[in-house]
Amino acid sequence: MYTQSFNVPDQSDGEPGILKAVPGARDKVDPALQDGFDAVIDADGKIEPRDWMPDAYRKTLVRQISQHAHSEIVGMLPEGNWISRAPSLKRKAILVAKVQDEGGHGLYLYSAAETLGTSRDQMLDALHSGKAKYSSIFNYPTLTWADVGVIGWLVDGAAIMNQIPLCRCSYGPYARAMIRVCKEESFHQRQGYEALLTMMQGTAEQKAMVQDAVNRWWWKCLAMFGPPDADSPNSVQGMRWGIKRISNDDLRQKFVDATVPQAEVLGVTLPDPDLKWNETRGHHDYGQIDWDEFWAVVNGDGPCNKERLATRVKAWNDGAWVREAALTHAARQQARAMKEAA
Ligand code: BYC
Repeated sequence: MYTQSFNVPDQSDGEPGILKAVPGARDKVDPALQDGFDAVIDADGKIEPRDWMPDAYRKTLVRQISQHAHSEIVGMLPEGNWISRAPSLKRKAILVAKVQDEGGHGLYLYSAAETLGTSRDQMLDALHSGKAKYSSIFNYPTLTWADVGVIGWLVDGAAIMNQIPLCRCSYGPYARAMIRVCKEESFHQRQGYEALLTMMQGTAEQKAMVQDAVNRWWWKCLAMFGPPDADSPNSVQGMRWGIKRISNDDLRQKFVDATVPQAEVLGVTLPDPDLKWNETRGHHDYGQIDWDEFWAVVNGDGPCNKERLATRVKAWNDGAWVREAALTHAARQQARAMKEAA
């Protein structure tokens, strides 16, 4: 299983296809500021909100952190669908806690992005108008209760694999937010796996339901790590800046290698005839991911993109009165405090 102690090297050593750090472009700014920034990055230090940073570094972080925040709050929806249909009180309580955690992760991440000078309203506007990206994985439907377990096991498992290296991201507020997020994701992954283990000890129908869910989610989870390194426009610079520590393909490989033995214990088959151990590479080989499908989903044409956005926009509109009431209350309190102080 994945924990905070999961040990990941910064880069694979000498393996083909590994992304190498490259010198960053110098902005047209005071060279001393750029040199100071480069020195912190080269020493593997942390950049904090009040430190000078190149515009491109700031923009990259706003892009990634806001996409990540959007993924957390849109990620509440597929599982939220099952809260009222959970098979027992225990499973319902666990699912409510998990979905609530995802909402919390969104809040820490929006707060981290706000330290870079963007506002929450701007970020949510970009999400609601369809301009902002969020993880492809949340545009697929959750058809049965087994999907909830598989999301915990595979989707949260993939999320942790991607997020543990982000705990060492060069931007302090993002790195610190990720430490707590990863602790909670670890619980999410375990609860999913445990729910599936229970179902796999049940009836033939329950076992078939788990296998069906695994068949539907496996390839989507592999695509979650992002395009292959050769087609990943942001990776090289992201790694140079210490935002990204491990490449998309290397994380995907780690996920496959970690998941195969878990599938064996569970008693399910991963739906890939090409999946096999490669003694020479010391890793599992796996089949071709459907990148056309991935890009269609990322660009808005997945099975649930429209439904997910419509749900978010409705929630935002339905909550308008709460925001207005909170603002009015705060203004009144402030006016009262000023009157008392006068
Ligand atoms: N879906 O150059 P690349 C969770 C985009 S939350 C959609 O490799 P980068 C969870 C990418 O944004 C999971 N788009 O980009 C929550 C870029 O487009 P732009 C979210 C994707 O940034 C609740 C373009 O493709 N995790 O797990 O170097 C319940 C080219 O990609 C995807 C995070 O957000 C995708 N799957 O690397 C349960 C982690 N993949 O922006 C679970 C933080 C790529 O240039 N983010 N794209 O227009 C990251 O680590 C990185 O941003 C990524 C992409 C690895 C995702």
